[in-house]
Amino acid sequence: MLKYARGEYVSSRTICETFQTSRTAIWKHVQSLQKQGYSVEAVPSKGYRLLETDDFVSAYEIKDYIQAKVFGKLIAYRESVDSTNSAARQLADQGEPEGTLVIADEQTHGRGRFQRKWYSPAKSGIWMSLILRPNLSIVEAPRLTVLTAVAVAKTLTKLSNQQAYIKWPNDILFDGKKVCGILTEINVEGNQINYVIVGIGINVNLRQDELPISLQPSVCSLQSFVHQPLKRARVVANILSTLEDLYITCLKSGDFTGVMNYFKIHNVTLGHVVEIQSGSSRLAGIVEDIDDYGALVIRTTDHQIKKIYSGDILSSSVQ
Ligand code: BT5
Repeated sequence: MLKYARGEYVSSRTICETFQTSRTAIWKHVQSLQKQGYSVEAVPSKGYRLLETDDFVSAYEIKDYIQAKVFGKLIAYRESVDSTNSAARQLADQGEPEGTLVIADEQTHGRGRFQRKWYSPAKSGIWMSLILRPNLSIVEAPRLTVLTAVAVAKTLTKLSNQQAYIKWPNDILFDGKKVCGILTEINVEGNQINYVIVGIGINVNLRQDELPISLQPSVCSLQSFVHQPLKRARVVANILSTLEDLYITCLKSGDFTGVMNYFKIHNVTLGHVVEIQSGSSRLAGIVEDIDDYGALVIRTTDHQIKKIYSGDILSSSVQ
Protein backbone atom coordinates (compact mmCIF):
# COMPACT_ATOMS: atom_id res chain seq x y z
CA MET A 1 0.00 0.00 0.00
CA LEU A 2 2.79 2.41 0.94
CA LYS A 3 4.58 1.76 -2.32
CA TYR A 4 1.53 2.40 -4.45
CA ALA A 5 0.78 5.60 -2.47
CA ARG A 6 3.95 6.93 -4.17
CA GLY A 7 5.38 8.92 -1.27
CA GLU A 8 2.02 10.10 0.12
CA TYR A 9 0.88 9.29 3.66
CA VAL A 10 -1.51 6.39 4.26
CA SER A 11 -3.41 6.56 7.54
CA SER A 12 -3.17 3.70 10.05
CA ARG A 13 -6.94 3.47 9.90
CA THR A 14 -6.96 2.81 6.14
CA ILE A 15 -4.28 0.15 6.51
CA CYS A 16 -6.11 -1.46 9.45
CA GLU A 17 -9.36 -1.59 7.51
CA THR A 18 -7.76 -2.93 4.35
CA PHE A 19 -5.91 -5.74 6.06
CA GLN A 20 -8.41 -6.28 8.87
CA THR A 21 -5.67 -6.07 11.43
CA SER A 22 -4.65 -4.08 14.51
CA ARG A 23 -2.51 -0.95 14.75
CA THR A 24 0.05 -2.91 16.77
CA ALA A 25 0.39 -5.52 14.03
CA ILE A 26 0.91 -2.79 11.44
CA TRP A 27 3.54 -1.08 13.56
CA LYS A 28 5.39 -4.42 13.79
CA HIS A 29 5.33 -4.77 9.99
CA VAL A 30 6.60 -1.21 9.61
CA GLN A 31 9.46 -1.95 11.99
CA SER A 32 10.31 -5.04 9.98
CA LEU A 33 10.39 -2.96 6.77
CA GLN A 34 12.63 -0.41 8.48
CA LYS A 35 14.95 -3.23 9.56
CA GLN A 36 15.21 -4.31 5.91
CA GLY A 37 16.36 -0.77 5.10
CA TYR A 38 13.12 0.80 3.85
CA SER A 39 12.66 4.43 4.90
CA VAL A 40 9.14 4.42 6.33
CA GLU A 41 8.12 7.58 8.15
CA ALA A 42 5.53 7.40 10.91
CA VAL A 43 3.69 10.61 11.81
CA PRO A 44 0.92 10.13 14.43
CA SER A 45 -1.55 12.56 12.86
CA LYS A 46 -0.95 11.44 9.26
CA GLY A 47 -0.01 7.77 9.22
CA TYR A 48 2.84 6.14 7.34
CA ARG A 49 4.69 6.94 4.16
CA LEU A 50 7.47 5.29 2.23
CA LEU A 51 10.18 7.58 0.90
CA GLU A 52 10.69 6.98 -2.79
CA THR A 53 14.45 7.41 -2.73
CA ASP A 54 15.08 3.81 -1.63
CA ASP A 55 16.89 1.60 -4.09
CA PHE A 56 16.50 -2.16 -3.58
CA VAL A 57 17.11 -5.16 -5.80
CA SER A 58 15.10 -7.76 -3.90
CA ALA A 59 12.92 -10.13 -5.91
CA TYR A 60 9.85 -8.13 -4.90
CA GLU A 61 11.29 -4.85 -6.20
CA ILE A 62 12.50 -6.28 -9.52
CA LYS A 63 9.21 -8.05 -10.14
CA ASP A 64 7.46 -4.72 -9.84
CA TYR A 65 9.15 -3.60 -13.09
CA ILE A 66 9.67 -6.87 -14.91
CA GLN A 67 8.22 -7.55 -18.35
CA ALA A 68 10.29 -10.55 -19.36
CA LYS A 69 8.36 -13.82 -19.20
CA VAL A 70 11.04 -16.36 -18.34
CA PHE A 71 14.14 -14.37 -17.37
CA GLY A 72 13.76 -13.35 -13.74
CA LYS A 73 10.70 -15.53 -13.13
CA LEU A 74 12.70 -17.00 -10.26
CA ILE A 75 14.95 -14.55 -8.42
CA ALA A 76 17.37 -15.43 -5.64
CA TYR A 77 18.34 -12.22 -3.85
CA ARG A 78 21.31 -12.17 -1.47
CA GLU A 79 22.35 -9.21 0.63
CA SER A 80 25.97 -10.34 0.38
CA VAL A 81 27.49 -13.27 -1.50
CA ASP A 82 30.98 -14.30 -2.58
CA SER A 83 30.09 -14.22 -6.29
CA THR A 84 26.65 -14.34 -7.93
CA ASN A 85 28.21 -16.53 -10.68
CA SER A 86 29.24 -19.11 -8.08
CA ALA A 87 25.82 -18.96 -6.40
CA ALA A 88 24.10 -19.36 -9.79
CA ARG A 89 26.31 -22.35 -10.62
CA GLN A 90 25.21 -24.06 -7.41
CA LEU A 91 21.57 -23.44 -8.27
CA ALA A 92 22.08 -24.67 -11.85
CA ASP A 93 23.75 -27.84 -10.52
CA GLN A 94 20.67 -28.38 -8.35
CA GLY A 95 18.53 -28.20 -11.51
CA GLU A 96 17.09 -24.67 -11.29
CA PRO A 97 15.50 -23.72 -14.63
CA GLU A 98 16.59 -21.39 -17.40
CA GLY A 99 15.94 -17.76 -16.54
CA THR A 100 16.70 -18.07 -12.81
CA LEU A 101 18.45 -14.91 -11.65
CA VAL A 102 20.84 -14.50 -8.74
CA ILE A 103 21.35 -10.90 -7.65
CA ALA A 104 23.24 -9.44 -4.72
CA ASP A 105 23.71 -6.06 -3.11
CA GLU A 106 27.37 -6.89 -2.48
CA GLN A 107 29.93 -9.45 -3.67
CA THR A 108 32.86 -10.25 -1.43
CA HIS A 109 34.74 -12.18 -4.14
CA GLY A 110 33.27 -10.86 -7.39
CA ARG A 111 35.42 -12.04 -10.28
CA GLY A 112 36.25 -11.17 -13.84
CA ARG A 113 37.82 -13.39 -16.47
CA PHE A 114 40.96 -15.33 -15.57
CA GLN A 115 40.07 -15.01 -11.85
CA ARG A 116 40.61 -11.25 -11.81
CA LYS A 117 38.98 -9.25 -9.05
CA TRP A 118 35.70 -7.48 -9.79
CA TYR A 119 34.99 -4.73 -7.27
CA SER A 120 31.38 -4.96 -6.10
CA PRO A 121 30.78 -2.75 -3.04
CA ALA A 122 27.38 -2.86 -1.34
CA LYS A 123 24.54 -1.16 -3.21
CA SER A 124 26.80 0.63 -5.67
CA GLY A 125 25.99 -1.51 -8.67
CA ILE A 126 24.12 -4.38 -10.24
CA TRP A 127 25.86 -7.66 -9.58
CA MET A 128 23.79 -10.44 -11.11
CA SER A 129 23.96 -13.81 -12.87
CA LEU A 130 21.45 -15.54 -15.08
CA ILE A 131 21.12 -19.29 -15.68
CA LEU A 132 20.67 -20.24 -19.35
CA ARG A 133 20.16 -23.69 -20.81
CA PRO A 134 20.55 -23.10 -24.55
CA ASN A 135 20.52 -25.81 -27.14
CA LEU A 136 23.92 -24.85 -28.55
CA SER A 137 27.23 -26.56 -29.13
CA ILE A 138 30.34 -25.45 -27.23
CA VAL A 139 31.78 -23.54 -30.19
CA GLU A 140 28.66 -21.39 -30.29
CA ALA A 141 28.88 -20.36 -26.61
CA PRO A 142 30.79 -17.07 -27.22
CA ARG A 143 27.73 -15.88 -29.11
CA LEU A 144 25.98 -15.59 -25.77
CA THR A 145 28.57 -13.08 -24.54
CA VAL A 146 28.00 -11.10 -27.74
CA LEU A 147 24.23 -11.27 -27.25
CA THR A 148 24.51 -10.17 -23.62
CA ALA A 149 26.86 -7.30 -24.47
CA VAL A 150 24.39 -6.10 -27.11
CA ALA A 151 21.42 -6.35 -24.70
CA VAL A 152 23.28 -4.38 -22.01
CA ALA A 153 24.60 -1.77 -24.46
CA LYS A 154 21.11 -1.25 -25.93
CA THR A 155 19.52 -0.91 -22.49
CA LEU A 156 22.14 1.48 -21.09
CA THR A 157 21.92 3.56 -24.27
CA LYS A 158 18.13 3.78 -23.93
CA LEU A 159 18.26 4.72 -20.23
CA SER A 160 20.99 7.34 -20.62
CA ASN A 161 20.24 8.73 -24.10
CA GLN A 162 23.94 8.32 -24.77
CA GLN A 163 25.43 5.60 -26.95
CA ALA A 164 27.19 2.89 -24.95
CA TYR A 165 30.06 1.19 -26.81
CA ILE A 166 31.37 -2.36 -26.69
CA LYS A 167 35.01 -3.26 -26.24
CA TRP A 168 35.81 -6.79 -27.32
CA PRO A 169 35.05 -9.18 -25.86
CA ASN A 170 32.99 -8.24 -22.81
CA ASP A 171 33.21 -4.61 -21.72
CA ILE A 172 30.58 -1.89 -22.07
CA LEU A 173 31.94 1.64 -22.11
CA PHE A 174 30.69 5.20 -21.80
CA ASP A 175 33.15 7.81 -23.08
CA GLY A 176 35.84 5.11 -23.26
CA LYS A 177 35.43 4.14 -19.59
CA LYS A 178 34.21 0.76 -18.34
CA VAL A 179 30.70 0.81 -16.90
CA CYS A 180 30.00 -2.93 -17.22
CA GLY A 181 31.80 -6.25 -17.50
CA ILE A 182 30.35 -9.62 -18.51
CA LEU A 183 31.56 -13.03 -17.38
CA THR A 184 30.17 -16.04 -19.24
CA GLU A 185 30.88 -19.44 -17.71
CA ILE A 186 29.77 -22.70 -19.28
CA ASN A 187 29.15 -26.20 -17.99
CA VAL A 188 29.37 -28.88 -20.67
CA GLU A 189 28.36 -32.47 -21.23
CA GLY A 190 30.19 -34.00 -24.19
CA ASN A 191 30.00 -31.50 -27.03
CA GLN A 192 26.79 -29.90 -25.77
CA ILE A 193 26.22 -27.10 -23.32
CA ASN A 194 24.59 -28.21 -20.09
CA TYR A 195 24.13 -24.71 -18.75
CA VAL A 196 25.61 -21.24 -19.08
CA ILE A 197 25.96 -18.65 -16.34
CA VAL A 198 25.93 -15.11 -17.69
CA GLY A 199 27.34 -12.76 -15.05
CA ILE A 200 26.76 -9.04 -15.47
CA GLY A 201 28.38 -6.35 -13.35
CA ILE A 202 27.24 -2.75 -13.87
CA ASN A 203 28.50 0.23 -11.90
CA VAL A 204 25.42 2.28 -11.12
CA ASN A 205 26.49 4.72 -8.43
CA LEU A 206 29.96 3.42 -7.63
CA ARG A 207 32.23 6.23 -6.44
CA GLN A 208 35.73 6.44 -7.90
CA ASP A 209 37.22 6.29 -4.40
CA GLU A 210 35.68 2.83 -3.88
CA LEU A 211 38.22 1.50 -6.39
CA PRO A 212 42.01 1.23 -6.31
CA ILE A 213 43.66 4.41 -7.64
CA SER A 214 45.07 2.55 -10.65
CA LEU A 215 41.55 1.69 -11.87
CA GLN A 216 39.87 5.02 -11.21
CA PRO A 217 40.68 6.76 -14.53
CA SER A 218 39.30 3.90 -16.64
CA VAL A 219 36.01 3.23 -14.83
CA CYS A 220 32.66 5.04 -14.74
CA SER A 221 29.14 4.70 -13.35
CA LEU A 222 25.78 4.75 -15.10
CA GLN A 223 24.37 7.36 -12.71
CA SER A 224 26.73 10.01 -14.15
CA PHE A 225 25.06 9.63 -17.55
CA VAL A 226 21.42 9.59 -16.43
CA HIS A 227 19.88 12.85 -15.35
CA GLN A 228 17.38 11.45 -12.86
CA PRO A 229 17.64 9.15 -9.83
CA LEU A 230 17.98 5.60 -11.02
CA LYS A 231 16.46 2.49 -9.45
CA ARG A 232 18.69 -0.53 -9.92
CA ALA A 233 15.60 -2.78 -10.01
CA ARG A 234 14.32 -0.88 -13.06
CA VAL A 235 17.65 -1.24 -14.88
CA VAL A 236 17.69 -4.97 -14.10
CA ALA A 237 14.15 -5.45 -15.42
CA ASN A 238 14.99 -3.53 -18.60
CA ILE A 239 18.08 -5.63 -19.25
CA LEU A 240 16.21 -8.88 -18.65
CA SER A 241 13.49 -8.07 -21.16
CA THR A 242 15.92 -6.89 -23.87
CA LEU A 243 18.10 -9.95 -23.27
CA GLU A 244 15.13 -12.31 -23.33
CA ASP A 245 13.84 -10.84 -26.61
CA LEU A 246 17.22 -11.20 -28.32
CA TYR A 247 17.84 -14.66 -26.86
CA ILE A 248 14.51 -16.08 -27.97
CA THR A 249 14.73 -14.53 -31.45
CA CYS A 250 18.32 -15.63 -32.10
CA LEU A 251 18.02 -19.13 -30.67
CA LYS A 252 14.75 -19.89 -32.41
CA SER A 253 16.00 -18.76 -35.82
CA GLY A 254 19.66 -19.68 -35.35
CA ASP A 255 20.34 -16.30 -36.93
CA PHE A 256 22.60 -13.98 -34.94
CA THR A 257 23.14 -11.51 -37.80
CA GLY A 258 21.26 -8.61 -36.20
CA VAL A 259 23.09 -9.01 -32.92
CA MET A 260 26.47 -9.37 -34.64
CA ASN A 261 25.83 -6.24 -36.69
CA TYR A 262 25.04 -4.20 -33.57
CA PHE A 263 28.13 -5.62 -31.85
CA LYS A 264 30.29 -4.53 -34.80
CA ILE A 265 28.73 -1.12 -35.40
CA HIS A 266 29.04 -0.04 -31.77
CA ASN A 267 32.44 -1.59 -31.22
CA VAL A 268 35.47 0.47 -30.25
CA THR A 269 37.89 -2.13 -31.56
CA LEU A 270 36.96 -2.78 -35.18
CA GLY A 271 39.34 -1.17 -37.67
CA HIS A 272 41.80 -0.22 -34.95
CA VAL A 273 45.47 -1.08 -34.65
CA VAL A 274 45.70 -3.17 -31.51
CA GLU A 275 48.09 -5.04 -29.32
CA ILE A 276 46.56 -8.20 -27.87
CA GLN A 277 47.49 -10.59 -25.11
CA SER A 278 46.00 -14.01 -25.77
CA GLY A 279 47.15 -16.72 -23.36
CA SER A 280 50.92 -16.48 -23.21
CA SER A 281 51.28 -14.88 -26.65
CA ARG A 282 51.16 -11.25 -27.60
CA LEU A 283 50.46 -9.98 -31.09
CA ALA A 284 49.91 -6.71 -32.91
CA GLY A 285 47.86 -5.91 -35.98
CA ILE A 286 44.71 -4.37 -37.33
CA VAL A 287 41.24 -5.69 -36.40
CA GLU A 288 39.73 -6.51 -39.79
CA ASP A 289 36.52 -8.15 -38.59
CA ILE A 290 34.69 -9.94 -35.82
CA ASP A 291 33.52 -13.33 -37.04
CA ASP A 292 30.08 -14.94 -36.55
CA TYR A 293 31.22 -16.52 -33.29
CA GLY A 294 32.61 -13.35 -31.77
CA ALA A 295 36.29 -14.03 -32.54
CA LEU A 296 38.55 -11.13 -33.53
CA VAL A 297 39.98 -11.39 -37.02
CA ILE A 298 43.40 -9.72 -37.01
CA ARG A 299 45.75 -8.90 -39.88
CA THR A 300 49.11 -9.01 -38.15
CA THR A 301 52.01 -6.71 -38.92
CA ASP A 302 53.54 -9.52 -41.04
CA HIS A 303 50.25 -9.75 -43.03
CA GLN A 304 48.92 -13.00 -41.65
CA ILE A 305 45.24 -13.39 -40.79
CA LYS A 306 44.71 -14.71 -37.26
CA LYS A 307 41.58 -15.40 -35.23
CA ILE A 308 41.61 -14.59 -31.53
CA TYR A 309 38.98 -16.31 -29.41
CA SER A 310 39.92 -14.97 -25.98
CA GLY A 311 42.27 -12.38 -24.60
CA ASP A 312 42.72 -8.74 -23.71
CA ILE A 313 43.27 -5.70 -25.84
CA LEU A 314 46.28 -3.95 -24.32
CA SER A 315 46.27 -0.93 -26.57
CA SER A 316 44.10 0.33 -29.39
CA SER A 317 44.51 3.27 -31.76
CA VAL A 318 43.17 4.51 -35.05
CA GLN A 319 45.43 3.71 -38.00
C1 BT5 B 1 34.99 -8.66 -16.58
O1 BT5 B 1 36.18 -9.35 -16.55
O2 BT5 B 1 34.86 -7.52 -16.94
C2 BT5 B 1 33.80 -9.46 -16.10
C3 BT5 B 1 33.19 -8.89 -14.85
C4 BT5 B 1 31.94 -9.64 -14.45
C5 BT5 B 1 31.43 -9.21 -13.11
C6 BT5 B 1 30.11 -9.87 -12.80
S1 BT5 B 1 29.35 -9.19 -11.39
C7 BT5 B 1 28.21 -10.46 -11.34
C8 BT5 B 1 28.94 -11.74 -11.70
N1 BT5 B 1 29.53 -12.37 -10.54
C9 BT5 B 1 30.86 -12.37 -10.59
O3 BT5 B 1 31.63 -12.84 -9.71
N2 BT5 B 1 31.27 -11.79 -11.75
C10 BT5 B 1 30.15 -11.37 -12.57
P1 BT5 B 1 37.54 -8.82 -17.15
O4 BT5 B 1 37.37 -8.46 -18.60
O5 BT5 B 1 38.53 -9.86 -16.81
O6 BT5 B 1 37.82 -7.49 -16.37
C11 BT5 B 1 38.25 -7.49 -15.03
C12 BT5 B 1 38.96 -6.16 -14.79
O7 BT5 B 1 38.00 -5.08 -14.73
C13 BT5 B 1 39.70 -6.10 -13.48
O8 BT5 B 1 40.98 -6.68 -13.59
C14 BT5 B 1 39.78 -4.59 -13.25
O9 BT5 B 1 40.81 -4.04 -14.06
C15 BT5 B 1 38.46 -4.08 -13.82
N3 BT5 B 1 37.43 -3.91 -12.78
C16 BT5 B 1 37.28 -4.51 -11.58
N4 BT5 B 1 36.19 -4.09 -10.94
C17 BT5 B 1 35.61 -3.16 -11.75
C18 BT5 B 1 34.43 -2.38 -11.67
N5 BT5 B 1 33.59 -2.44 -10.64
N6 BT5 B 1 34.16 -1.57 -12.71
C19 BT5 B 1 34.95 -1.49 -13.80
N7 BT5 B 1 36.09 -2.20 -13.94
C20 BT5 B 1 36.41 -3.04 -12.93
